[in-house]
Amino acid sequence: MPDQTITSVSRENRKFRPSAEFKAQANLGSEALYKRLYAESVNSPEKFWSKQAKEHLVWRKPFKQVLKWQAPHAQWFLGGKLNVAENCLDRHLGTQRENKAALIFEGEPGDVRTITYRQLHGHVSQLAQVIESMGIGAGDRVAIYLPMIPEAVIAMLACARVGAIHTVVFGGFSPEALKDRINDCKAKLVITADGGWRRGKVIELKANVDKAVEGTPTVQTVMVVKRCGNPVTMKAGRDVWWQDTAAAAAKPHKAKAFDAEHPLFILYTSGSTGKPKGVLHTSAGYLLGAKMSAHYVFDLKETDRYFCSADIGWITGHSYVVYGLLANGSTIFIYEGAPNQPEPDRFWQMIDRHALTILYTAPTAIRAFMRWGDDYVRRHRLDSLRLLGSVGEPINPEAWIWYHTLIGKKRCPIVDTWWQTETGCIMISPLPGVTATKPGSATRPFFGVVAKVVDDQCREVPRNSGGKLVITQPWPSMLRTLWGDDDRYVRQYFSEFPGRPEIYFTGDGARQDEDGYFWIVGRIDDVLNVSGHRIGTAEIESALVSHPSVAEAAAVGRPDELKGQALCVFVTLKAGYAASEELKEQLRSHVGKEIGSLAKPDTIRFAAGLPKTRSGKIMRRILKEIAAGGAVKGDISTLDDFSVVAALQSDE
Ligand code: 7RM
Repeated sequence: MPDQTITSVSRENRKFRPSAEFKAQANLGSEALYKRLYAESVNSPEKFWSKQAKEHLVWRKPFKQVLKWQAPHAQWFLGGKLNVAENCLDRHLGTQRENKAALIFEGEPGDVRTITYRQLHGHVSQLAQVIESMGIGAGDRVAIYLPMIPEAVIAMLACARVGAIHTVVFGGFSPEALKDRINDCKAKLVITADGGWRRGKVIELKANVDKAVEGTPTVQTVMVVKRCGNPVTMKAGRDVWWQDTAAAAAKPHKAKAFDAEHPLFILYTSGSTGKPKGVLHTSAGYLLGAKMSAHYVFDLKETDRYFCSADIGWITGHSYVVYGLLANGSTIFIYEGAPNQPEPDRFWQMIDRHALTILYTAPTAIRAFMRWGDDYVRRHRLDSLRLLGSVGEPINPEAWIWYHTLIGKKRCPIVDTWWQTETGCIMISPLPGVTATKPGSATRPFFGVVAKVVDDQCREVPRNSGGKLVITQPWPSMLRTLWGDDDRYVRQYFSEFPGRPEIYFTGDGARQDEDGYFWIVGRIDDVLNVSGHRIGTAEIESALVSHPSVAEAAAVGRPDELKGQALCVFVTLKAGYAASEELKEQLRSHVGKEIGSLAKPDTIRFAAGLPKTRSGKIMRRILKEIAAGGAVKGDISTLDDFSVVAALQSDE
């Protein structure tokens, strides 16, 4: 039997405890209380979730049964009825939150809008009426293809309000990708804008929609927000201006109640092969997970002004821009454009300008800020910040320490949050008032989450050895199925271990350390076989990035006649460093020193950029093909910038 566990090579021993000040004000500041609540949440999940659901959500009709688990299909809060938009808006009216800012928006050109809870409720109610008058109702699909502007939030909530299922498609996706997603879910309505601002230019969203809907027989209406004023063609009988229709609607709108399991949204996520998967989330369980996790993980306070830099086209935008935050009555800040427009200090400028208190961003962004240089950060005070978050990839310790020192001024706890589109909400993360953090580790599971690292037989591996990360009990915000393809849902997530249909396989490799902390070592599909050792990509990449010259790195395997697999790494350099044979040698010995000579790369290729998804994840599948000298095949609809791939292929 070959050893199918993963050799974990990283060692990071620094530990950062929450400060006494932070602890004293935290929503949860006691380790004993955390332990008690966690134990209750996993030992008596139904009792725990029943209590949480009653406390956190506003129900029109109480639920009768907490969980129905016919593995791998779960239903939560059966018999209950609620309205998700009401839970995000109406509940705050008539309270001290009514005139509080729900949303502060800054456009890339610098325009600012503040919208209170009362106003947001008004906008959402209006749009709800408008789309109802277009014949959109419970269960209909609506595609949203918008920039990060307030209308994106309004559109999502208006769909939720009328029971329509939204599918948000990243504004950066091509007409082809948009068309496929619309056709897969048979959307009747598309909500878009004339354009959006990105790096000083207009992204022509409406023109993209025009191309996409040539091939989408189900689309009856295209609603267009006027954002940039760029010329667009409006097709009579199909296209309407958002601004015209909104003005025509009358105000009060009575929201209907929907079943707890009523579908809320479909979000497409790219599989490593084949067509994108339409992850389906439903209402009550999803909202409860998003709301509760936001409250505890971000330690939300009434006075917070929260900035998550994720686009709403990503699950992070759904759970931790819109639903989780508004359900908590928080003030969200959204920004339309690029982080380096007009200068690489745009985020820091906005944090000072709007006195933002929480920043939630991705390691890829943090590494870009590091590459741009500390001077851009040092110009700003950043003294309003009190908590930092990271999501999307393992954060390498160098980036963590930089984030902690330069942005958090050693004062702000960092929550490194592990989760997935499929999990709906944060699954593994520090609780900032109790958990001592270790740079690079997402630490411990959230309430109700039973996470394990196992071998191919689903047996837990010993501490500090790597294996597959699985979740062994259902949780309220889990995906319910893949839209239109339940077989694929079962195959993809619940078929890793024969005879164990209740085990959710995350697709990630991980290790638990001596304290039980989780360290994600990368996607299992990307695991490298280096001289017979299976090593996660994250560990080799992290070793490379700890060299002063390296901004970013990606490690992939390349078929090799002698070794079976040779290790090929792609490296982008920080400003001020030039590619050279000598530097390659230095990097090789650096990895040798950090990990051991077994992990010394066989090939090092310098690159101006790495292929990434729009949410900043490195697409190693593409790099693997390039390393093997072949053509780039398969789905590249989620690729952010094709020129990066063209450049890599041309400098072989
Ligand atoms: C939220 C999100 C999911 C995949 C997941 C991991 C990776 C996400 C972390 C992370 C290490 C983290 N949804 N991932 N967060 N790896 N540490 N804190 O990213 O569906 O787009 O991606 O992202 O591989 O499986 S996602």
